[in-house]
Amino acid sequence: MNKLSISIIGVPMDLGQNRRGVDMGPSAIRYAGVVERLQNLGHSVKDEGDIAISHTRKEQSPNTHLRNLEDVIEGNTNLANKVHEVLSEGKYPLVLGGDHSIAIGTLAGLADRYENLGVIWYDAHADLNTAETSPSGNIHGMPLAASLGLGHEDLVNIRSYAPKIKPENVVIIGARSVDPGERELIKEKGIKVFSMHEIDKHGMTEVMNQTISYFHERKVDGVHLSLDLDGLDPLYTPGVGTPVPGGISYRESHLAMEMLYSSNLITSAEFVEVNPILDEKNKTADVAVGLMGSLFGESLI
Ligand code: NNH
Ligand code: MN
Ligand code: MN
Ligand code: MN
Repeated sequence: MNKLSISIIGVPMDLGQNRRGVDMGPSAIRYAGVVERLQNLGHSVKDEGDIAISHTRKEQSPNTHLRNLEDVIEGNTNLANKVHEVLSEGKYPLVLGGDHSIAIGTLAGLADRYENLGVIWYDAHADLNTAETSPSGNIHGMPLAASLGLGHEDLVNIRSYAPKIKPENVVIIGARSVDPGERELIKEKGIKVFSMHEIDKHGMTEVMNQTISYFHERKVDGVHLSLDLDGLDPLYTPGVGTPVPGGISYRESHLAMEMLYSSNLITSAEFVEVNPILDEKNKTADVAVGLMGSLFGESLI
C-alpha cells in the first residue's frame, strides 16, 4: 500500500451560507479522530491547523448579491496559498470545512500544479450558480462555477489565474437539487453528472467504474475529490445546512471511497459542510472520518 504524507488543513468558514455552526466543522472532524484514523493506516499525518477567516466585514457587499464576498475571497486566498505550499512540499492536502465556498480556494491552490486536473463533485447540489443565477446569494452554491471561470471576477481569479479546471474534467455524483441556471450550464458545458437517478438505476459500482474510466480517458494527471456531506442522505449525515432527502447511502458512499482508493486516482481531497450545531452527537463528522478511512485504504477484512 502506498503510504502518504497527508497535511490536514482546517477551514472554519461559514460565510458562504446562512446557517451558523459550520465554522466548527474542522473541530468536529478532528474530535472524531481523523489524525489517528489515517495514522493507523500507516500514513504520516500532519495537522497544519486552521486557515485564518475574517468576520469583520460581514454583509459588506449587499449590492453584488454575493453574501460576505470580501471575507470569502480573503479566506479562500489564504487557503489557496496554504494548499499551494503543502503541494510544493510534496504532501497530500486534505482540507476540512467549513462551507463549500472553500473549494474555490482549494482548487485555486491546486490547479496550477497540474496540466489536466480532474474533479469529483460528490454533492446533492451542483454548486454551479453565479451571482446571476443564484437563488440565495450564498457563495457555497457557486464554487464549481467559479473554478470553471464563471461568476464574479474576484472569485474566479484567486491566485491570479483562471479558469482553474475544464468542464470536461468534472464529474458530479449524487445530484438531486439543481437550480434552473445550473441545469443550463450542465447542458451547455457538457458536464458529466451521475444524479441519484443514475445511482438508483445502475448502482454505485457501475457509476464509480464509469467515473474512473472517464478520468483515464481524459488523461488527467490528478483528481481532486470535493465531498459535500450533504451528498449522503440526511439519515446518515443530518449535520448539514441544506439537507436533501433521497441521497446516497452510507454503504454506497463507503463503496465509492473504497473504489477510489483502489483506482489510485485521487491526489487531494476535501470534506465540507459538517455543521456540529445541526448534528446529532457528532454523527456527521464520524461519517466524514469513516469515509476518509475508506478513501485512504481501510478495508473490511
Ligand atoms: N443551489 C443552492 C444555492 O445555490 C443551494 C446550495 N447549497 C449547497 N450546495 N449546500 O452544496 O443556494
Ligand atoms: Mn456543495
Ligand atoms: Mn504555482
Ligand atoms: Mn450540497
